[in-house]
Amino acid sequence: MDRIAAIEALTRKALWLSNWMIHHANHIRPNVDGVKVGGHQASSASMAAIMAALYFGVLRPEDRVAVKPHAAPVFHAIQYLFGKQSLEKIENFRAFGGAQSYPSRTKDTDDVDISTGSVGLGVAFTAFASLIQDYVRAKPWADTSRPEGRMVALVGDAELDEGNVYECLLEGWKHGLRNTWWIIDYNRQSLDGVVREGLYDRIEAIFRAFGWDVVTLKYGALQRAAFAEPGGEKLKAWIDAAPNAIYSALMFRGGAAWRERLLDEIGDQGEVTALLARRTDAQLAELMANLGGHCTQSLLEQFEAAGSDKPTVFIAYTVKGWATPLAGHKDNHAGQMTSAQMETLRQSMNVRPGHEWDKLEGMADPAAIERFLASVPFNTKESRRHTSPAVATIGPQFVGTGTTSTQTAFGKILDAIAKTDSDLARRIITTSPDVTVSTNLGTWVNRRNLYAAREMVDVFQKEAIPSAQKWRFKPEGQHLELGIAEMNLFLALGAAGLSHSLFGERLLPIGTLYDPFISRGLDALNYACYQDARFLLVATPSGVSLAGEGGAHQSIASPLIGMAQDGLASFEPAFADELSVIMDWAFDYMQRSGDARPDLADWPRDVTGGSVYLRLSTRSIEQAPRTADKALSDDIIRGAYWLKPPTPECDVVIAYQGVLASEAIEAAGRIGGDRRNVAVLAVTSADRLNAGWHAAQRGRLHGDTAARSHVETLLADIPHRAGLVTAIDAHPATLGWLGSVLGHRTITLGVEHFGQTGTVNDLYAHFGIDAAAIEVAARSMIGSQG
Ligand SMILES: Cc1ncc(C[n+]2csc(CCOP(=O)(O)OP(=O)(O)O)c2C)c(N)n1
Ligand SMILES: [Mg+2]
Repeated sequence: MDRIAAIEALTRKALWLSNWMIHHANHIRPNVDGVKVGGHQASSASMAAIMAALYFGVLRPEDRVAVKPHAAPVFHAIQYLFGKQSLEKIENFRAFGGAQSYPSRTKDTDDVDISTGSVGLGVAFTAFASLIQDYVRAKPWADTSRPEGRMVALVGDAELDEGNVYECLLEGWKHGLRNTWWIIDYNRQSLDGVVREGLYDRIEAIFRAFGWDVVTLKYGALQRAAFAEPGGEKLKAWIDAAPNAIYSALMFRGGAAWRERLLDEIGDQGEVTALLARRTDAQLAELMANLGGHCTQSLLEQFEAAGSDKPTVFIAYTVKGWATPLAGHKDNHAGQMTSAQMETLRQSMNVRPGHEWDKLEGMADPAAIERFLASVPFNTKESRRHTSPAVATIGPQFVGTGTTSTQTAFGKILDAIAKTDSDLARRIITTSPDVTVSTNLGTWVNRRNLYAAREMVDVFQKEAIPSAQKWRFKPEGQHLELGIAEMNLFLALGAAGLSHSLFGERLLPIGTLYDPFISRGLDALNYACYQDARFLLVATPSGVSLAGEGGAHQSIASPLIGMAQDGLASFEPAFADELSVIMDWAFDYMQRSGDARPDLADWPRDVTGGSVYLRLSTRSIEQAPRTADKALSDDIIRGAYWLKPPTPECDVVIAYQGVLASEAIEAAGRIGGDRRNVAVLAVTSADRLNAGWHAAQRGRLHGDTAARSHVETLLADIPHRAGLVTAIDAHPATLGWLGSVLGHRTITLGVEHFGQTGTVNDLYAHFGIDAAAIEVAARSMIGSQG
């Protein structure tokens, strides 16, 4: 059996299995709750031939693929044919523990390289994965004996509506993007309907403008043969001019409708009429559906002809719902075949009832297919997921005494690390969306240089213009300079944070940005966490403490984002020594094994590890005169410690997170005086404190009666009659839950409304988070004892 015939047979099998998987989930598996299961038969059919040509023909084990989210059933079917997906999982497609609706690195077990789901993100991820592959391979410590892979995105045409796709094209161009293939499933349909005419021209122009090769797969081999027949030129001209909607509608209606329409418009009682007459209705429908994206021969030819490392976009013309009765219908996105239609498809595939899942069922030459499958290059027995040993941490780099800010301390800690000749320093990659200097990465960059594939001198330095920044670009440079787009930052962190798994080389990525602009890239941050990428996010400056920078620059919600974001442990230290302890811990936490899949009982994820978010401030405050011993360091990581512990006479506790430490201490001093009735709780991570509390509650509910969280232990020292005042330069809900841990009355201070320009004092007074406001709240607790 030749290769094309084998891949065509496997295309049909993948088409059948994907449709059956969805049908089975929706119509055969018992539906216990009446909620629609779903699945996308038409979107899957659209890509079946493209994916079969790639997986069974073109891809190599070192390639990494982001599959269009709603083509997941085809992906699972292909993996099943390779023997890398179990029957049980696909029988349970979209069910608990079954194959996932959209390919998932963390939830699926069948060799997903890159998760997808939020359209556009998987596409752009491939570009950053390619940059990271180049970054890693340019380093002296990298093992370059492994072959370079291609980063491949299978793209729905409507994904190109997402802005992040263009943001990454720009960034890719700046960094000399290579080894990236985007294969567009150009079915001219999205979810709601048929896309605008002429989009093709725009797409082509855009990609060419960014230096990509553009390969169009418009006509299949059948069509090309027909065009060569007498009258074929006219048929081709008709196809080229046909509006998307007409083509789709005729595709849906079938062979007889095609004949009627074509005879009507180009019938000539001559060559064209004869060309049509030589075909039955079924053959005519097959011919018109034989677009480039469904023609195995054309796909293989074009993929294999693209030999260079230049980024390449393939525009593969397809029909949504190809080879099914859903073909071309404008409402087919969530449409599914009826049981009767599935029955017809089953018969046409030679599948006997009861043998729907059999891999080789209905194949003309099953033994040859089995041999072929065993010989497919991508179907390697070795794991395509790499690992890389953890890099040793070097201990906290204590810096900063007197008065300093956490942001300044961050720069100094990194500089201290940069000066070391350590693996840790070598494996760090920093990146920032155009705020490198203003987030204090400058000295790190001066020491460790910027990354570029080819060396570039710092022109300002060469021209002897004095500047604190020495911007030298080198292959061994360790800072990836990005433009302002925050989406790109999180996609880059996502790719760098999976380098150990994708490329077998550990990176410790650190990304810095302005805290309010986390929201600008939030979905890409969520996406990076969902993929279990490991990185350190340093967001600075934050809150109304930014004062003169004004309203929308003053973040309010970010601590709540940090708490709610799975896979991200967030901290907001007040003092430099806390920060150095947290950073040292973070480098270790980022490398803990994610192999044990996170589950509900596993927060605060100390076994599986995760990424870390630090919310820092530019506001300098007096540092606590102390050395962080082991006990204090442990508490800093657990999320809180007593700055001033409660006595049995304690009336009120002031709990703060972050830069309001100075206000909390001042307020406590004003009330307390010589009385010992005011305690101060320093919260370094409301996130971990809260997560630990939830975990302990869950533990107790499941019979672990001894389970006790750090916050419960801390608050147990407070007399029950005492009240709590919480204070944060952010949304007060961050700490507001503390009162419900053991039932202490609580007043929560914080910022709930957009800020504005002013001095720190103006703004703290305006929002009621200055020492005076904390004092008033605390005194009100002392007076009224509940
Ligand atoms: C960010 C985001 N917005 C919306 C959706 C919902 N959605 C899923 S598929 C889809 C349309 C996709 O069309 P296209 O990419 O052309 O794929 P096709 O189904 O045509 O193959 C939409 C809007 C989503 N998954 N992600
Ligand atoms: Mg589409």
